[in-house]
Amino acid sequence: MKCSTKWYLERWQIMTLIRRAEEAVAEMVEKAEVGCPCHLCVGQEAVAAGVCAALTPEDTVWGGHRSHGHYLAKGGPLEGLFAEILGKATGCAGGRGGSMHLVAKEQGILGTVPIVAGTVSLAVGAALAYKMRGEKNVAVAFFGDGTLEEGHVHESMNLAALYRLPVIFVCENNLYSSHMHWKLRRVADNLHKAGEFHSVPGFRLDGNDVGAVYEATRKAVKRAHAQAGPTLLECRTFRWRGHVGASYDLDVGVKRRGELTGWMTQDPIRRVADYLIDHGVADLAAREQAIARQIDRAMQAARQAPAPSPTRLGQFVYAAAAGANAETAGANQADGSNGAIPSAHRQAALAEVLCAN
Ligand SMILES: Cc1ncc(C[n+]2csc(CCOP(=O)(O)OP(=O)(O)O)c2C)c(N)n1
Ligand SMILES: [Mg+2]
Repeated sequence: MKCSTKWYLERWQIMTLIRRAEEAVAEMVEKAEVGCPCHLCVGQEAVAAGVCAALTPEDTVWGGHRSHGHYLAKGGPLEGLFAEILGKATGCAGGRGGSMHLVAKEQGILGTVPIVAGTVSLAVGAALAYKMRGEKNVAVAFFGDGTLEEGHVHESMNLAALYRLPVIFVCENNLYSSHMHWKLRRVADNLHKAGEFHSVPGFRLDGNDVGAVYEATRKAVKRAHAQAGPTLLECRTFRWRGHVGASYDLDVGVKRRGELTGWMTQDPIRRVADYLIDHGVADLAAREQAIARQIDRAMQAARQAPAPSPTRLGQFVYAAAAGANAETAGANQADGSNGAIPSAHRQAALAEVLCAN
């Protein structure tokens, strides 16, 4: 499918918003205004923008430590992001989480998790819930190349394939896990094949081509809706900034300096801007200024917002004890259970239902 100029303009807007917002965060980090670690996705914007363009607000995305882009591409409010990074009460997680714990429930972000590979089992769990409840939603797990070196990813993929769950695995392969190049971690450059053993089809994409990412995600969503099961997308990309913080990590290996220069010529936003200019869009500079103003306003509001009250520090630490409220504690689950973990017998019956549908 060929996307329209209007579609590309919308993607340019969102990618530019992500880039400029992260540059603003980098400035705050450099000024030591930020107390939490920030992992920036500058250079990788097309993955978040392309994937999220193929999703509905009800679909959930599960992002990890590098998730500002996922949050914004899915529609998370800008001020909530800045305020969260600054630890303010108006932050999207009440200022309790910081950069790596973003929440935008209404937009389908139920909580980003910095445990490497944590997103995979969470997305599979969400997809299992959708299937059990007969809902049409899709769950997307975003993760880095480092995730495919974690064991439980395979358990999760197997379960998702067996029950044909509506989940999409999106690997943002930026070639490095922290400061380690993939060649120091793997024998072969074959991450898109990581699901083959579990019969999960995998595809390698140019992760800096927002149209290609969207198109592949659209097909994966279609497959999920048809109850055909999960898909793995390996999106090849590169983060311009260092693993964490504002620096460019040029002191962690000579290789990276050359790679960075090459990848900067593949800038996903420049590519779309060139396309738009060729197709007669003449007001990108004015649009960019409007985005800069939007960022300034949100940043100012976040800076002026109050810090969370220390008296509420204990809030949310403990859930209500099971049985404390008999009305909400059980007997009202969608599957008719009382909320307890199913017995082996119930699990077997459930497996039969899931495999049959
Ligand atoms: C289970 C676990 N192990 C180690 C870490 C520390 N850690 C944080 S990010 C990271 C590298 C992740 O690399 P990758 O998955 O390629 O994502 P990228 O940072 O490149 O986006 C590591 C090892 C962690 N957060 N969780
Ligand atoms: Mg990586």
